Amino acid sequence: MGTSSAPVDPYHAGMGRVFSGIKPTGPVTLGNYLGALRTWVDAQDADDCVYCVVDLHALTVPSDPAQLRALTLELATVLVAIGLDPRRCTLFVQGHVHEHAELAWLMECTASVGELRRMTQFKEKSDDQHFVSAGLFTYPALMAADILLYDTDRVPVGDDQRQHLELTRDLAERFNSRFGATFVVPEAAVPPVAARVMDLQDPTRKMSKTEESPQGVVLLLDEPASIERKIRRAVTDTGTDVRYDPVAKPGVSNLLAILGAATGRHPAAVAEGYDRYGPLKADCAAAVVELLRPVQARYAELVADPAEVTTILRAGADKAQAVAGPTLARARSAVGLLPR
Ligand code: AQP
Repeated sequence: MGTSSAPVDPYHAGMGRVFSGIKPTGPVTLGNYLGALRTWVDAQDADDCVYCVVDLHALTVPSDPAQLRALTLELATVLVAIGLDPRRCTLFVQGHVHEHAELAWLMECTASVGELRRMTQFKEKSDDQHFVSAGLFTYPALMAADILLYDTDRVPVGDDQRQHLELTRDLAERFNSRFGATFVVPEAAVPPVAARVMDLQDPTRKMSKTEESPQGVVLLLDEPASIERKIRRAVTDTGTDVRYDPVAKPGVSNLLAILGAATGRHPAAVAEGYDRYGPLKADCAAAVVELLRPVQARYAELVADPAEVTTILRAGADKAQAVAGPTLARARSAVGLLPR
């Protein structure tokens, strides 16, 4: 359980609540999968899991309406294909549950401009942009609302989201101390390996959905031949020795981390089996292709019948709202908004 004594909803009883979300800003990457999505699947058996396609977050950067709709459905379909099971978790689209946007306002009024300015992801994403939306700046307040609406104990995220999680905790604690116990204070759960998969062409940058690096980013739905080609052409480091040293050898270490994550081993242990780059790349590519094969097969079945996914999303939104509604009501009452 979290550290506050906020009331809990009926779904919550006896299990830890897990919440996480992913933005439909582009096709899902191997980084998203190894760093976050795979842990979402595992958590379903032990915890009460709430997972969300966070479409409102996608609006923080310029987006095309038709493309946003298509990416949202594609992402939801991928989530079902990787093994999220509506009987064992709640899966929905953020924009279908209006409580997210409404609690976000209360969180914006709880956060300070100074702490939002310190968010490194805002700095990275706003650098060199001629239009920077106010939403991009206040995005972490919406993310805090997403998490806090579900009395979340644990948030599985990649390493890049740690700072936003810290802010969520600070906002929950500040709100609770100002207005009385309202929110559960959540913990981040960052996977020990592959917490940050790097771009294959520039291993000093993380692999991202929106990065203009077609050869550096492996997509979950890439053809096997394309995966093999991208990994074979991955930038490696000077010298020929294979060792896990992310600072001195970022390229090789990234491949070792990917192969390790795909085969359930620590990257340093993987390195012991290689003395040249070629065989490492070949094994890494083969392991990724095998890892993604069942996901791609299930995806192909699901796109043939899109009604299955839309039905899952509709039921998921109802289930999510049954939890989010009472939490929002609690928060509204705590800050002193007059009931209608
Ligand atoms: N390279 C990565 N390695 C490990 N984990 C990663 N995640 C993202 N990239 C990597 C994790 O994936 C989850 C969903 O991410 P998101 O879509 O909500 O936002 P993001 O972190 O900003 O992901 P992208 O792919 O980089 O998207 P864009 O390009 O739109 O910004 C998160 O848990 C994240 O940690």
